[in-house]
Amino acid sequence: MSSYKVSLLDYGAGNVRSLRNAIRALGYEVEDIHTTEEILAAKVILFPGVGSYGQAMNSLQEKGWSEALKTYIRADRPFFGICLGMQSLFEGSEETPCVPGLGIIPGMITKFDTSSGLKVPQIGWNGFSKVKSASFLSEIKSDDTVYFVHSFCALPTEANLEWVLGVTDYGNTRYISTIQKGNVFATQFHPEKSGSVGLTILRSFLEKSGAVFDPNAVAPANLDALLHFPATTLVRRVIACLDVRSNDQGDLIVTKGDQYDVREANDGNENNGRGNVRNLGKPVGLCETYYSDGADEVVFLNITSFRNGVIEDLPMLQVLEKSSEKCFVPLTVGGGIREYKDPEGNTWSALDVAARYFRAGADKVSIGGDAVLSVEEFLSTNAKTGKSSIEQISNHYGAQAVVVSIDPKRVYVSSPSDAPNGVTVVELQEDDKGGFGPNGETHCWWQATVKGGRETRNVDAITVARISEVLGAGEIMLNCIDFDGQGNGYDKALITAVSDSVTIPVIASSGAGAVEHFSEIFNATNISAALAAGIFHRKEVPIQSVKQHLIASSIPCRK
Ligand code: 1PR
Repeated sequence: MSSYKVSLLDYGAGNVRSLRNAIRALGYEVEDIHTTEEILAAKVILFPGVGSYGQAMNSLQEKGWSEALKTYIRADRPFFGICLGMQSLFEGSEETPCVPGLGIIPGMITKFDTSSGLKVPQIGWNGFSKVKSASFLSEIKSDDTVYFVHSFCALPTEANLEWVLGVTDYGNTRYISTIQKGNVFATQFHPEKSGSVGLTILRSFLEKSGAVFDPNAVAPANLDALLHFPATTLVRRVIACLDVRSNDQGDLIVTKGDQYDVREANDGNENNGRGNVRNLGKPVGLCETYYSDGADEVVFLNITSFRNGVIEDLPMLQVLEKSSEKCFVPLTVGGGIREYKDPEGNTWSALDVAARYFRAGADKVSIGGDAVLSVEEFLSTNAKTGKSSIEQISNHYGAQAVVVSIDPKRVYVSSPSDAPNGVTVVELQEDDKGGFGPNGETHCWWQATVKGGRETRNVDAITVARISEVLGAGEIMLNCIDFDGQGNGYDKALITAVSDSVTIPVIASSGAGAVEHFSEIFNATNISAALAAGIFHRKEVPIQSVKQHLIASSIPCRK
């Protein structure tokens, strides 16, 4: 165990549990800071920040920590800021212009420019180019990638150049992704979610007791000098998805649907004629396997949550708590994120439910059925109420914490005029993997469903995606019931239509059966990630094989 305790400045951000787990996994004890005296007495301070800038800065102010923190940092004491923890060091942010930052570093935090069609927030793995020597980062290689999730960034200026340690490229923007001056260090990315590379950075910082000053460090001479460092790129993500539910014996297992039917073929004996729930493994064990096999994210979907509530679903919460102890990549959880009444009659808001999942170790929550209902409500009034699950959670934790999971079904029509008004109809191509309709229909649209595909709704998937973005969702997980579990590849027509209609990242899901299906969909669309379940659970295709294939296909991905 280490010789000192790490002081954590937790102002009530989102998922700080993972950072605690990472610090403990590295052999250090963590103690939460509660008073200004503890700030001034700390040996090393870690300041993680997730969510909105205004929320973070107001929390520091309300707790009376801002001045003590400025005193500590100005005394060049060991400090590691993460994400908002880095942004807080600047003078302020466009995100909440009226709320000042700590003002340690000159400059304002600004939003990424979306005019060129850039997907914002940036969610995923990108590199960073070191622009000055940093001996404590000597183990980090130029092609290593780390996990970013943010819509705002710090731009280098002549006034803050001496602080710039690393820069990253996203769209046409080269922004500051790492700062360091003396013993003050901060990263825009999340080291606790950046796998082994992130753990190496955390370990290097902690082993030196936060003394990161490098006497050989020479800041770039001017802004032009920053242009001469290697470009970095946001790589495509490969995500493993675990559909989780209880089997008939009450054990929580990972299952897999065949067009959302998770039961084996009827074997005629037990379960009153219905087959067993397909059992493909245990959730925590599979999550750890996929983490070590290189999954860039892991998604848990509680697929029978529409039947019971989350707050009392302790087994599912324990899955997250256990998984986040050893898996240092983003964990998303979906299923049951909605307002509900528990057996005792207590009403829990969608925000309460999400907060319970975040405290258990989730980085993102995925909203399925309730997102469709929220979109329907918006369409009926064309006004945001601020009360939908998407808005509640996004407004509190930030858009990047909210994924909307869409479960569409193909509806074949002979021509666009046969489809309901307002839905997006696509003319199918000969090579379309879904083929033409049962009666040779050459067009289709995608009808949204709820309750895991059991109930269709009068709204199409493209509309659900578009309005979910309006309501504050940060990412779309796009399933397709027709393609689910078929192993013939993704529904390219659907994915193209949705991805071209939103500016937030889209995750393709349903249908992966071979490594080629990943390169096909990445080359054919501008999606940010591709998700698979069955081929990983049945051990047909290892995640590493997918990545080797992507690299061989010149598609950037995390090693
Ligand atoms: O509606 O907010 O409670 O969320 C329920 C969540 O559970 C939704 O995200 C919904 O997609 C999911 N879900 C509900 N029922 C099922 C089912 O299968 N019976 N799973 C289900 C949907 C989508 C992926 C699937 C991909 C990849 N599964 O998890 O694994 O299609 O599969 P493949 O690679 O094997 O083709 P709420």
